[in-house]
Amino acid sequence: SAIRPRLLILHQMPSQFIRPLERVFDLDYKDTSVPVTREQILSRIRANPPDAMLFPGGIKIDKEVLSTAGDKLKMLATFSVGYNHIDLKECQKRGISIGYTPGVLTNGVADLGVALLLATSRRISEAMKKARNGEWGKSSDIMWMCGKPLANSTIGIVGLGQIGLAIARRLQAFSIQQILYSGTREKQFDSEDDKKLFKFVQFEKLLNQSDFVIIACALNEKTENMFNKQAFEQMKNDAILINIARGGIVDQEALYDALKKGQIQAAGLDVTTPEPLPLDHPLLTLENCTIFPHIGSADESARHQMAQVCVDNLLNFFSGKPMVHQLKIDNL
Ligand code: 8YV
Repeated sequence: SAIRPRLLILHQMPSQFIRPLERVFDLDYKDTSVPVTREQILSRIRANPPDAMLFPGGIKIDKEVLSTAGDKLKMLATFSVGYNHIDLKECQKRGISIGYTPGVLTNGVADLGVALLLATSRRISEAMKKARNGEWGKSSDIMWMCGKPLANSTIGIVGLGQIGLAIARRLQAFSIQQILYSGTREKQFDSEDDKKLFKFVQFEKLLNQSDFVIIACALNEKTENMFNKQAFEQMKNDAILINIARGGIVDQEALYDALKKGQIQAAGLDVTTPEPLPLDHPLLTLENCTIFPHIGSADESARHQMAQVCVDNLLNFFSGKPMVHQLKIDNL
Protein backbone atom coordinates (compact mmCIF):
# COMPACT_ATOMS: atom_id res chain seq x y z
CA SER A 1 0.00 0.00 0.00
CA ALA A 2 1.13 3.59 -0.62
CA ILE A 3 3.37 5.03 2.10
CA ARG A 4 1.23 7.28 4.29
CA PRO A 5 2.51 10.80 4.97
CA ARG A 6 3.83 11.31 8.50
CA LEU A 7 2.03 13.87 10.68
CA LEU A 8 3.66 15.16 13.86
CA ILE A 9 1.02 16.47 16.32
CA LEU A 10 2.41 18.73 19.06
CA HIS A 11 -0.59 19.29 21.32
CA GLN A 12 -3.51 17.36 22.80
CA MET A 13 -6.45 16.83 20.43
CA PRO A 14 -9.82 15.25 21.34
CA SER A 15 -10.01 11.70 19.94
CA GLN A 16 -12.83 12.54 17.49
CA PHE A 17 -10.27 14.67 15.61
CA ILE A 18 -7.46 12.14 15.81
CA ARG A 19 -9.52 9.31 14.24
CA PRO A 20 -9.92 10.90 10.76
CA LEU A 21 -6.21 11.76 10.76
CA GLU A 22 -5.01 8.27 11.68
CA ARG A 23 -6.88 6.86 8.67
CA VAL A 24 -4.71 8.96 6.31
CA PHE A 25 -1.49 9.72 8.16
CA ASP A 26 1.24 7.83 9.93
CA LEU A 27 0.72 9.71 13.21
CA ASP A 28 3.43 10.77 15.63
CA TYR A 29 1.09 11.77 18.49
CA LYS A 30 1.36 11.57 22.28
CA ASP A 31 -2.03 12.00 23.99
CA THR A 32 -0.76 14.01 26.95
CA SER A 33 -1.84 17.27 28.54
CA VAL A 34 1.79 18.00 29.48
CA PRO A 35 3.03 20.65 27.00
CA VAL A 36 5.80 19.40 24.75
CA THR A 37 9.25 21.02 25.17
CA ARG A 38 11.39 22.41 22.35
CA GLU A 39 14.01 19.69 22.89
CA GLN A 40 11.30 17.01 22.58
CA ILE A 41 10.02 18.62 19.38
CA LEU A 42 13.45 18.68 17.77
CA SER A 43 14.25 15.11 18.82
CA ARG A 44 10.90 13.78 17.54
CA ILE A 45 11.50 15.55 14.22
CA ARG A 46 15.01 14.09 13.96
CA ALA A 47 13.76 10.59 14.84
CA ASN A 48 10.88 10.63 12.32
CA PRO A 49 11.00 13.60 9.90
CA PRO A 50 7.35 14.61 9.26
CA ASP A 51 5.58 15.55 6.03
CA ALA A 52 3.28 17.80 8.08
CA MET A 53 3.01 19.26 11.58
CA LEU A 54 -0.03 20.28 13.67
CA PHE A 55 0.68 22.68 16.55
CA PRO A 56 -0.78 25.46 18.73
CA GLY A 57 0.00 29.16 18.51
CA GLY A 58 2.39 28.93 21.43
CA ILE A 59 4.95 26.72 19.66
CA LYS A 60 7.69 28.51 17.73
CA ILE A 61 8.21 27.07 14.23
CA ASP A 62 11.45 28.87 13.39
CA LYS A 63 14.35 28.26 11.01
CA GLU A 64 15.93 25.68 13.32
CA VAL A 65 12.74 23.61 13.49
CA LEU A 66 12.17 23.87 9.74
CA SER A 67 15.73 22.99 8.78
CA THR A 68 15.71 20.06 11.25
CA ALA A 69 12.63 18.77 9.42
CA GLY A 70 14.35 19.21 6.05
CA ASP A 71 12.85 18.85 2.58
CA LYS A 72 10.26 16.24 3.59
CA LEU A 73 8.15 18.84 5.41
CA LYS A 74 5.49 20.16 3.04
CA MET A 75 2.67 21.52 5.22
CA LEU A 76 2.07 23.20 8.57
CA ALA A 77 -1.35 23.27 10.28
CA THR A 78 -1.45 25.86 13.05
CA PHE A 79 -4.26 25.67 15.61
CA SER A 80 -4.54 29.46 15.65
CA VAL A 81 -5.49 32.53 13.65
CA GLY A 82 -2.25 34.25 14.65
CA TYR A 83 0.89 33.25 12.76
CA ASN A 84 3.68 35.26 14.36
CA HIS A 85 5.09 32.02 15.78
CA ILE A 86 5.93 30.77 12.27
CA ASP A 87 8.98 31.86 10.21
CA LEU A 88 7.00 32.74 7.08
CA LYS A 89 10.03 33.71 4.98
CA GLU A 90 11.67 30.33 5.65
CA CYS A 91 8.40 28.55 4.79
CA GLN A 92 8.16 30.51 1.55
CA LYS A 93 11.77 29.61 0.69
CA ARG A 94 11.10 25.93 1.38
CA GLY A 95 7.74 25.88 -0.43
CA ILE A 96 5.90 24.91 2.76
CA SER A 97 2.11 25.55 2.78
CA ILE A 98 0.40 26.81 5.93
CA GLY A 99 -3.17 26.18 7.11
CA TYR A 100 -4.66 28.26 9.94
CA THR A 101 -8.03 28.84 11.64
CA PRO A 102 -9.46 32.35 11.06
CA GLY A 103 -13.14 33.21 11.49
CA VAL A 104 -14.32 30.22 13.55
CA LEU A 105 -12.88 31.70 16.77
CA THR A 106 -13.96 35.33 16.24
CA ASN A 107 -17.03 35.17 18.50
CA GLY A 108 -15.17 33.22 21.16
CA VAL A 109 -12.29 35.67 21.35
CA ALA A 110 -14.60 38.69 21.18
CA ASP A 111 -16.72 37.31 24.05
CA LEU A 112 -13.58 36.78 26.12
CA GLY A 113 -12.35 40.27 25.23
CA VAL A 114 -15.52 41.78 26.72
CA ALA A 115 -15.26 39.44 29.72
CA LEU A 116 -11.67 40.57 30.35
CA LEU A 117 -12.61 44.23 29.94
CA LEU A 118 -15.43 43.90 32.50
CA ALA A 119 -13.33 41.75 34.86
CA THR A 120 -10.63 44.43 34.79
CA SER A 121 -12.84 47.53 34.86
CA ARG A 122 -15.07 46.16 37.67
CA ARG A 123 -12.15 44.68 39.69
CA ILE A 124 -13.60 41.15 39.69
CA SER A 125 -10.43 39.40 40.92
CA GLU A 126 -10.21 41.77 43.92
CA ALA A 127 -13.92 41.26 44.63
CA MET A 128 -13.62 37.44 44.47
CA LYS A 129 -10.68 37.59 46.87
CA LYS A 130 -12.66 39.71 49.38
CA ALA A 131 -15.66 37.39 49.16
CA ARG A 132 -13.40 34.39 49.79
CA ASN A 133 -11.19 35.84 52.54
CA GLY A 134 -13.95 37.15 54.77
CA GLU A 135 -13.50 40.89 54.13
CA TRP A 136 -17.09 41.14 52.92
CA GLY A 137 -19.13 42.42 55.85
CA LYS A 138 -16.03 43.26 57.83
CA SER A 139 -14.99 46.34 55.87
CA SER A 140 -17.14 49.11 54.49
CA ASP A 141 -14.38 49.76 51.90
CA ILE A 142 -16.18 47.30 49.63
CA MET A 143 -19.03 49.77 49.25
CA TRP A 144 -16.57 52.19 47.61
CA MET A 145 -14.44 49.59 45.81
CA CYS A 146 -15.71 51.16 42.59
CA GLY A 147 -14.96 50.12 39.02
CA LYS A 148 -14.81 52.16 35.85
CA PRO A 149 -18.10 52.59 33.96
CA LEU A 150 -18.41 51.81 30.25
CA ALA A 151 -21.43 54.03 29.55
CA ASN A 152 -20.55 57.25 27.68
CA SER A 153 -16.90 56.17 27.43
CA THR A 154 -14.54 56.29 24.46
CA ILE A 155 -13.16 52.94 23.36
CA GLY A 156 -9.90 52.75 21.41
CA ILE A 157 -9.34 49.56 19.37
CA VAL A 158 -5.89 48.92 17.91
CA GLY A 159 -6.58 46.69 14.91
CA LEU A 160 -10.22 46.72 13.76
CA GLY A 161 -10.06 43.33 12.04
CA GLN A 162 -12.67 40.57 12.43
CA ILE A 163 -12.03 40.19 16.17
CA GLY A 164 -11.65 43.93 16.88
CA LEU A 165 -14.90 44.68 15.06
CA ALA A 166 -16.73 41.82 16.85
CA ILE A 167 -15.64 43.33 20.19
CA ALA A 168 -16.81 46.79 19.07
CA ARG A 169 -20.24 45.38 18.12
CA ARG A 170 -20.58 43.82 21.57
CA LEU A 171 -19.55 47.03 23.35
CA GLN A 172 -22.27 49.02 21.55
CA ALA A 173 -24.67 47.41 24.03
CA PHE A 174 -22.92 49.31 26.86
CA SER A 175 -24.03 52.80 25.66
CA ILE A 176 -20.50 53.84 24.77
CA GLN A 177 -19.88 57.26 23.25
CA GLN A 178 -17.32 56.67 20.51
CA ILE A 179 -15.07 53.97 19.03
CA LEU A 180 -11.70 55.19 17.87
CA TYR A 181 -9.60 52.74 15.89
CA SER A 182 -6.12 52.68 14.44
CA GLY A 183 -4.39 50.24 12.14
CA THR A 184 -3.38 49.72 8.54
CA ARG A 185 -6.50 50.96 6.81
CA GLU A 186 -9.72 52.94 7.32
CA LYS A 187 -12.92 50.89 7.12
CA GLN A 188 -15.89 51.99 5.00
CA PHE A 189 -19.10 51.78 7.04
CA ASP A 190 -22.54 51.86 5.38
CA SER A 191 -24.89 53.04 8.11
CA GLU A 192 -24.94 56.66 9.29
CA ASP A 193 -24.86 55.43 12.90
CA ASP A 194 -21.65 53.48 12.28
CA LYS A 195 -20.10 56.44 10.45
CA LYS A 196 -20.80 58.53 13.54
CA LEU A 197 -19.69 55.89 16.05
CA PHE A 198 -16.44 54.69 14.44
CA LYS A 199 -13.55 57.06 13.86
CA PHE A 200 -10.22 56.12 12.20
CA VAL A 201 -7.42 57.96 14.04
CA GLN A 202 -3.64 57.96 14.41
CA PHE A 203 -2.28 55.73 17.20
CA GLU A 204 -1.18 58.73 19.31
CA LYS A 205 -4.68 60.27 19.21
CA LEU A 206 -6.24 56.93 20.18
CA LEU A 207 -3.89 56.74 23.17
CA ASN A 208 -4.69 60.16 24.56
CA GLN A 209 -8.43 60.11 23.94
CA SER A 210 -9.48 56.59 24.94
CA ASP A 211 -10.90 55.53 28.29
CA PHE A 212 -10.44 51.86 27.36
CA VAL A 213 -7.73 50.73 24.93
CA ILE A 214 -8.14 47.26 23.40
CA ILE A 215 -5.28 45.58 21.53
CA ALA A 216 -6.72 43.37 18.78
CA CYS A 217 -3.99 43.57 16.09
CA ALA A 218 -1.48 40.97 14.87
CA LEU A 219 2.05 40.83 16.30
CA ASN A 220 4.62 41.77 13.64
CA GLU A 221 7.73 43.97 13.28
CA LYS A 222 5.55 47.11 13.29
CA THR A 223 3.49 46.26 16.38
CA GLU A 224 6.14 44.60 18.55
CA ASN A 225 6.41 46.56 21.83
CA MET A 226 4.22 49.34 20.43
CA PHE A 227 2.81 49.74 23.96
CA ASN A 228 5.99 51.05 25.54
CA LYS A 229 6.92 53.75 28.08
CA GLN A 230 6.13 56.57 25.65
CA ALA A 231 2.72 55.05 24.83
CA PHE A 232 1.73 54.75 28.48
CA GLU A 233 2.79 58.38 29.07
CA GLN A 234 0.28 59.43 26.40
CA MET A 235 -2.65 57.46 27.87
CA LYS A 236 -5.19 58.87 30.34
CA ASN A 237 -4.30 58.22 33.99
CA ASP A 238 -7.64 56.47 34.45
CA ALA A 239 -7.39 54.51 31.21
CA ILE A 240 -7.68 50.72 31.15
CA LEU A 241 -5.60 48.60 28.73
CA ILE A 242 -6.89 45.24 27.44
CA ASN A 243 -4.72 42.84 25.42
CA ILE A 244 -6.34 39.84 23.71
CA ALA A 245 -3.83 39.73 20.81
CA ARG A 246 -0.20 38.84 21.59
CA GLY A 247 1.99 39.50 24.61
CA GLY A 248 4.82 40.80 22.42
CA ILE A 249 2.82 43.96 21.57
CA VAL A 250 3.27 45.22 25.15
CA ASP A 251 6.56 46.09 26.85
CA GLN A 252 5.69 44.40 30.15
CA GLU A 253 8.34 46.24 32.19
CA ALA A 254 6.94 49.57 31.02
CA LEU A 255 3.43 48.30 31.75
CA TYR A 256 4.41 47.29 35.28
CA ASP A 257 5.88 50.77 35.94
CA ALA A 258 2.83 52.51 34.44
CA LEU A 259 0.45 50.46 36.62
CA LYS A 260 2.60 50.90 39.73
CA LYS A 261 2.91 54.68 39.22
CA GLY A 262 -0.78 55.13 38.35
CA GLN A 263 0.09 56.31 34.83
CA ILE A 264 -2.84 54.11 33.73
CA GLN A 265 -5.57 52.73 35.99
CA ALA A 266 -5.51 49.01 35.19
CA ALA A 267 -4.68 46.34 32.64
CA GLY A 268 -6.31 43.08 31.58
CA LEU A 269 -4.07 40.60 29.74
CA ASP A 270 -5.14 37.33 28.11
CA VAL A 271 -1.71 37.11 26.47
CA THR A 272 1.76 37.65 27.94
CA THR A 273 5.48 37.14 27.24
CA PRO A 274 6.45 34.44 27.84
CA GLU A 275 3.43 32.13 28.17
CA PRO A 276 2.88 30.91 30.81
CA LEU A 277 4.04 34.01 32.73
CA PRO A 278 6.61 32.89 35.35
CA LEU A 279 5.01 32.70 38.83
CA ASP A 280 7.47 35.29 40.20
CA HIS A 281 6.62 37.85 37.50
CA PRO A 282 5.92 41.30 39.09
CA LEU A 283 2.73 41.80 37.02
CA LEU A 284 1.18 38.94 39.01
CA THR A 285 1.60 40.96 42.22
CA LEU A 286 -0.55 43.90 41.07
CA GLU A 287 -4.24 44.13 42.12
CA ASN A 288 -4.88 46.36 39.07
CA CYS A 289 -3.57 43.80 36.60
CA THR A 290 -6.01 41.01 35.68
CA ILE A 291 -4.34 38.09 33.90
CA PHE A 292 -6.01 35.17 32.10
CA PRO A 293 -4.01 32.15 30.78
CA HIS A 294 -4.62 32.78 27.03
CA ILE A 295 -8.20 31.49 26.96
CA GLY A 296 -9.42 33.84 24.20
CA SER A 297 -10.67 31.12 21.87
CA ALA A 298 -11.37 28.58 24.63
CA ASP A 299 -15.10 28.17 24.15
CA GLU A 300 -16.64 24.81 23.14
CA SER A 301 -17.69 25.99 19.69
CA ALA A 302 -14.55 27.92 18.75
CA ARG A 303 -12.06 25.26 19.84
CA HIS A 304 -13.96 22.38 18.22
CA GLN A 305 -14.34 24.33 14.98
CA MET A 306 -10.63 25.23 15.07
CA ALA A 307 -9.75 21.55 15.48
CA GLN A 308 -12.05 20.62 12.59
CA VAL A 309 -10.49 23.28 10.35
CA CYS A 310 -7.01 21.93 11.18
CA VAL A 311 -8.13 18.39 10.28
CA ASP A 312 -9.78 19.56 7.04
CA ASN A 313 -6.75 21.69 6.10
CA LEU A 314 -4.52 18.62 6.51
CA LEU A 315 -6.83 16.13 4.75
CA ASN A 316 -7.49 18.51 1.86
CA PHE A 317 -3.83 19.40 1.34
CA PHE A 318 -2.75 15.76 1.17
CA SER A 319 -5.57 14.84 -1.18
CA GLY A 320 -4.68 17.62 -3.61
CA LYS A 321 -7.67 19.83 -2.70
CA PRO A 322 -7.56 23.47 -1.54
CA MET A 323 -7.31 23.92 2.23
CA VAL A 324 -10.31 25.36 4.10
CA HIS A 325 -8.13 28.29 5.24
CA GLN A 326 -4.66 28.57 3.69
CA LEU A 327 -2.41 31.42 4.81
CA LYS A 328 -1.49 33.37 1.68
CA ILE A 329 2.12 34.12 2.60
CA ASP A 330 2.86 36.08 -0.59
CA ASN A 331 0.16 38.67 0.19
CA LEU A 332 1.44 39.44 3.70
C1 8YV B 1 -4.99 29.84 20.06
C2 8YV B 1 -4.80 32.22 19.44
O1 8YV B 1 -5.80 28.99 20.76
O2 8YV B 1 -5.86 31.74 17.45
C3 8YV B 1 -4.92 32.32 17.97
O3 8YV B 1 -4.06 33.02 17.35
O4 8YV B 1 -4.06 32.93 20.05
C4 8YV B 1 -5.61 31.19 20.14
O5 8YV B 1 -6.88 31.11 19.56
C5 8YV B 1 -3.63 29.78 20.71
O6 8YV B 1 -2.72 30.41 19.87
C6 8YV B 1 -3.24 28.32 20.90
O7 8YV B 1 -3.17 27.69 19.64
